[in-house]
Amino acid sequence: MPRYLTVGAAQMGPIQKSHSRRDVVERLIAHMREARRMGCELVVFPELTLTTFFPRWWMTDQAEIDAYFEREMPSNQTAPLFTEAKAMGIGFSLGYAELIEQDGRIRRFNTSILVERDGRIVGKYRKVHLPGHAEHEPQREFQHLEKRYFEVGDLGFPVSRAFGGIMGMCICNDRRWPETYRVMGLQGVEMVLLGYNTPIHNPPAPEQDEHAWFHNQLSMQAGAYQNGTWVVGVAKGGTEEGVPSVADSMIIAPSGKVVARAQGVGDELIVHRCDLDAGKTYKTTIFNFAAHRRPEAYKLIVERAGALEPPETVAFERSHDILIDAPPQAVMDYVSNPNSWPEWLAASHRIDAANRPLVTGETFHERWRTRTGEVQLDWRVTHAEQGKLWMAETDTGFIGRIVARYSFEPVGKGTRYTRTVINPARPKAPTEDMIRRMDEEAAIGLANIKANVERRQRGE
Ligand code: CDT
Repeated sequence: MPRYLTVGAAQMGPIQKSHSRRDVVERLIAHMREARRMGCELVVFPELTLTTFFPRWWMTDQAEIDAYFEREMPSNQTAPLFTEAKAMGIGFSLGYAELIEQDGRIRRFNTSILVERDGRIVGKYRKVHLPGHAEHEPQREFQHLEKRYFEVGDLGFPVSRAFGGIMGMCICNDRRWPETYRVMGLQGVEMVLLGYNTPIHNPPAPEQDEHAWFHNQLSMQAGAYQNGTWVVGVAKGGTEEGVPSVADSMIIAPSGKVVARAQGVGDELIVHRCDLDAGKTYKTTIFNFAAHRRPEAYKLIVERAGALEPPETVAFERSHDILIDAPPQAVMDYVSNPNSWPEWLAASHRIDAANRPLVTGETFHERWRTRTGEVQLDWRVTHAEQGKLWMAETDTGFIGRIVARYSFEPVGKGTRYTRTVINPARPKAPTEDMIRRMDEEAAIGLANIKANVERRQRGE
């Protein structure tokens, strides 16, 4: 049995500074009446519905700023909307600038509420991703001072059981952030209600302007599909106080498909009969979170806000070889037993390993002397091809990974033994002096290997 909810996205045209709340509420009520004719049970209004989008202006007079805020909801001016809606049995969500007094301090938020068909406020959301800036930037054609006028929302992304389903809200810039939808998705959200005021022109990045509509749609469709939820995106569009804004209100199904879309940029109601069960197929298969999500791999998402690029690294590799008068397998048997290492390499002075040639998958430990002290290296053998090639690797905190590659090539009755040391990601290239020391150390080491293996061959 489908669970239908008929929803109206009540797009608003511009609200100029000269428009009073009474003017606006009249327009909202007109939307409600149209919504009743269309059979809506829920009507979604935009962000900061009751006034012009005031963060476009730098203001210093607190009384002037606070005139855009609501100290109570409903207030005398908004009560007629609540009354009409209740009388019609239609619920709504409404965005507005909220001013509260809490613990003796005034707090201001960019807020949305969800009002049930019986007039009860059943949900509240305070905008988390405040865009724009906090300081005066007079060089801009218009400002975007949400960071000045609002605090970051303190309610997270709650959902409410209402309208026979699980409802969530977010506001404007929130829709661009996948975390917004996912946090609600993790609470089983079935419909996300969101309003926006999106200037087409973004003064710091005008090259993005032509994509304004695409980015609006892209963000909401992705959020819907990836969380198996309806998304109802509602604009305050048109040219407000000289600033043209994206309209393009739309209702998006859990498939990610747009099922209803505004045609113009003014007051316009778009309606869709939404089956709240339509998200189930996604939530139980491809986006069955319990089955497929891997939170242990997502730690950075909650630990880090800004991106931190990995440090630049350089790859380094140095090979040395020597002819040894012994067959390849004999040379391999000697060097692939790490207990031989301290016999030929001075820096390697204590080995914890089985006393025999090691094969792929085996591990061992080495105490290694560096110029600045002693370190422990935890090695694992990654390749052991008898008589041909042996490789092991270890991670270090100072030069990244070290790969030791030993190859054995028959030359007459003897062997060309090549020892290659690879650092795939060093923080810095070694200096010429360091390379000279490596070469000297390798020359001594390889001469020791030759002497020791040839002595073993002679049975000494
Ligand atoms: N109101 C709001 O959040 N608007 C932003 C504009 C971003 S440009 C500073 C938006 O995401 O549409």
